[in-house]
Parts: sequence; C-alpha cells; structure tokens
Amino acid sequence: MRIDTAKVIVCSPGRNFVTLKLVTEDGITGVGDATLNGRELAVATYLTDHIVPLLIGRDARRIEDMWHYLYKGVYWRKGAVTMTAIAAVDMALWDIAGKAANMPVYRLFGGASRDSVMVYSHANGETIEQTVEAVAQHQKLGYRAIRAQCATPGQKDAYGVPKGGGRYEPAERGLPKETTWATEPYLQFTPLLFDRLRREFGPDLHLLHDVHHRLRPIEAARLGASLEPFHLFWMEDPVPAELQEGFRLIRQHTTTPIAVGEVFDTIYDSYRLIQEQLIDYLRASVVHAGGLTPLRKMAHLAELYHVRTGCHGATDLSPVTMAAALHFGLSVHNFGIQEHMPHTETTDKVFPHAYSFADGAMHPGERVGLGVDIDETLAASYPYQRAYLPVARLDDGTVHSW
Ligand code: EZ4
Ligand code: CO
Repeated sequence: MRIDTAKVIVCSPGRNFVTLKLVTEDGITGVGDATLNGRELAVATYLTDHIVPLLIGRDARRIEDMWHYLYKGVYWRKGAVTMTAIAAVDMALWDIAGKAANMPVYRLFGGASRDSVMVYSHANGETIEQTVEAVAQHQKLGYRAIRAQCATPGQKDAYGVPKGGGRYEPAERGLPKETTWATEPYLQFTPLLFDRLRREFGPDLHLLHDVHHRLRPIEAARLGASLEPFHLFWMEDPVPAELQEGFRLIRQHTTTPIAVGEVFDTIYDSYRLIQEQLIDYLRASVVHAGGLTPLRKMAHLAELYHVRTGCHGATDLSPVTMAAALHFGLSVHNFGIQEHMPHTETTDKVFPHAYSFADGAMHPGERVGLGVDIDETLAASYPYQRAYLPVARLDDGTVHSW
C-alpha cells in the first residue's frame, strides 16, 4: 500500500485551512489537517517542498515508522510548523488505515470507551447580562458544559469577546489587530461574573473559563482561589506554560482545576506538569502536537497521573482535526472533555463529515477512516486570504501575551 500522490490544499471558506490529501496506489485516500492559525502558508510550504517528496512510494501502513522518520529525520526537533506538518501526515495515514481495515479509526484504537464525547461551547458577552444570555442560549442547544468570557468593565478589549456580539473568531483578515490588556481589573471582575452565573444557572452546569496565558503564577493563584466558590470545571491557560515550574505556585494556592496545552507541540512541553500532577486537563491537539500517534502516547502518560484530556477545538482547527479528536476522545480511557466551536456552514460544506452533535456531546460516526473529506472543487472557490491573530499591549505600550 504505497503512497502514490500527496497534495496540499489551501482554502479559505470563511477562514484559512491547510489540508493534506494522500492517495495510495490502490486508490485509498486519506486527509490530514495542517492548519496553523496566522502562519498557514509556512506549513503548506513545509509540506509541499520538504515532506511530499519524502512520502511518494513509502508504505502507508507504517504509521509509527513514518512519524519517527519525519520527527527524527528532520534533525531540527519540535516547533509548531514542523509538528503541524507531521500531524497532517499522521492523520491522513490513520484515515487510510481505517479505510483499509473497513473500520472507523476509533476501533483501531481499541474501540469506544464511552458512548459519546462531552463537548463544551463558547458563550461570551460585552456585559454580565449578555454573557448570562449567551450561556442560556447554549444550554438550550443542549450543551452541559459552557465556557464563559466577558469584557471587563472599563477595558477596551477582552479575549474571546467580539465587538457588537456575534460569533467569536480568533483571527482577523489583514494585519494583526492590536488589543490592550490590564490584569488588575480582570482579576477583580472575573469572580463577579462567575458568582452571577452560578446564581443564575445553579450548581450542575459545567462552567469553564479561558485566561489565555495572560497572568503570572501568583496572579493565577489569586484568580483560582477567588473562583473556588463557583467550582469551575477548569481555569484554562492561566499562565504561559514555557515555565512549567510556575504551575507549582498556582497549585499550592488553589483547588480550581487547571487545563493547559493548546499551544503545546510535544510531550516535552507537559511531562513535568503531568508527572508532578500540576494540571488536571491536557489540551494538546491532534493537529499542533504532531498527530494521533503522539497524542495517544501523551494521553497514556497522563492517565497514570490522573490527568484527563481536554483537546483544543476552536474553528481554526479544521473539521479534519475535529473528526480525529473525536475518534481519539471516544477511545482513550482518560478523556475529559472536547472543545467545540461549530464551523460555519460554508466550512462544513467544504469538509463533509460523519460526526454529529446531540445532547451536549459528539460522536465521530461509523464511517470508515476518520469519516471526513474535502470537496476540492468547492475548496478551490475559496482562495487563501491573509489573516493574523491579534497581539496585546499593556496601556503603557508593553507587549503582553495575547
Ligand atoms: O485563541 O484557537 O480555547 N480556545 C482558544 C482559541 C485560540 C485560537 C488561536 O488560534 O484559546 O480560541
Ligand atoms: Co484557549
């Protein structure tokens, strides 16, 4: 089962996606997501110029070997561009393996560990009232777990809250938008938001919150402690995790569960966090952490330390990643939750898929392989459009984590 052709498809049905499509000599196709928000073309070039020539003629069944060939073979280890490109190959090979075995991929992973995969959605508002309303709307749609973000009064910008309401979309067309950030008002306001949400929705709804890497460890410790009465499902990315030791300080001060890892690209970003039990949920994604092969290994390590999975699932991860994440989440024993930001109708049309949502949970479906495809003709009618994630500055102009 040799790889015959490999094609890199860049499209922008509302936002940019990079997709790798492999075809074997016996005509089996496999798709992989290679989208890296704001740096899409770097991955597309990496694949086209440096990886595609290595794939042609290689045995599509040797998934583990291929992963090590691409990871060790590059010599220059890690890095988001490299790991995203490797992930695309890995996803496509698992897709092919499922089709060749006539099984959905989750069955190759040992079968379902649960009936479906609980997902959480995003509710946001410019005021507490709007956020309450958004949470209520998502609850009506069936979600049992909801992430709440709200603008801090008196502050110009907030992470996850679009101006004028509507859907939140991380990247914007054109050059990067500059936003401002102030820590102290945020730390004072956020407990008020969750106090209100708990009073409105009672104790059972799972409430989540994304700090988006904006605090220092002692500030995150303070936020976690102040949120304890509202028993969040998790506090996400409280600090930038380059400093894994920083989580010790947070952990000493609060029982608010911690989720981290959407920007991680290998196990080396989190093994200390896992082994010292400094986090509760690992958010590494199939696409940015090198594919299903390494993500399953990370999950198995995490399982030993009572850390569960909570994969990143924003709209900048294509439906191919969503499908892969669902096969992964359905099968690994220590699944926790999966993020779900629904794609636009246009995106869903470009990427027809077998996965579905019902009662706050998703299922990858029973189609063989990953159960997702790309409509190349339709994709071609949405050419790439330059877009960037925003950057953040403090009010004195200092660059801050966005
Ligand atoms: O800002 O995916 O939890 N979700 C997130 C996302 C990220 C984007 C970055 O591309 O933090 O919305
Ligand atoms: Co996040």
